[in-house]
Amino acid sequence: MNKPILTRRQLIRLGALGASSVVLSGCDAFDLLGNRSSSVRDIVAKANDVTYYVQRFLIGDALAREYPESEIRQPQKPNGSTNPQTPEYLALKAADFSDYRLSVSGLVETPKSYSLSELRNMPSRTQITRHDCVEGWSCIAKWTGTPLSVVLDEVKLRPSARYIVFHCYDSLGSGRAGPAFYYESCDLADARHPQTILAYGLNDQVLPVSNGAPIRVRIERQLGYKQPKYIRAIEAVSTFEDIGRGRGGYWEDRGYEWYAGI
Ligand SMILES: Nc1nc2c(c(=O)[nH]1)N[C@H]1C(S)=C(S)[C@@H](COP(=O)(O)O)O[C@H]1N2
Ligand SMILES: [Mo]
Repeated sequence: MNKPILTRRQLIRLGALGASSVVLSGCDAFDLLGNRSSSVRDIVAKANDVTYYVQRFLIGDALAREYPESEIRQPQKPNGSTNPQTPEYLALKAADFSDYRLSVSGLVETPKSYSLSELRNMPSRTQITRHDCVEGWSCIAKWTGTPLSVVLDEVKLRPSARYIVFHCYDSLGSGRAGPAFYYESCDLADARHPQTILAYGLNDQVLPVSNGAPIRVRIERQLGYKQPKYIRAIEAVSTFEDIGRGRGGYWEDRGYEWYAGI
């Protein structure tokens, strides 16, 4: 059954309405950051929180649109990092990722790590979806992988877990504090969403290096930068304050919205 989905424009309008009622009513339910400072950045952050709540409320657990095979018209365009050069990644790649282990830790009962063949032997899901990059291009591609929910059920999240963080092998440039590694995060609704997968296959082939080998995450209701490639580790956290610059992702740390729902 398809629920009607509002356009992004309608959501932004609703979000703006919501934002003004937050200011008027000081409603705590919408106040994710829980602080009353009135700096512009906080107001922008609150607008993003409201967009988040409005979308969550209206869209719930709706699926992102899936397409027929005939819509796959070109390869998935490699973007951002396409060939990581960190020594750790180069060593794994040289052995065709046979030594790769995905570690899953943080606020979980039983931390685990998975080899590629273990992941490939778990239940899998294949979906043909559209990837939208903020740079203005899209690609329809077929992704195959292990549902993240299956892994989360195995490691058992602690009640204090609120977000899932994906740590990547690649760094884009480097800051004064050393290399800035790519990372991303999502809430538990997106983490447990049926289309959220740890993808190892692309268009019926093994996921190539240019698109994130050996594992990249698909979070299909989010924009391109929320689809992290080259996953090194997964961490369940209650806050991402202490990770990177504290805003939940590499591009979020540089001004993009954390909630990039489409
Ligand atoms: N680790 C990592 N993940 C990443 C990026 C990156 O540079 N490094 N770029 C992001 C952006 S902006 C986009 S559009 C997509 C590109 O994925 P693709 O190369 O498979 O098209 O990956 C996202 N995930
Ligand atoms: Mo992107």
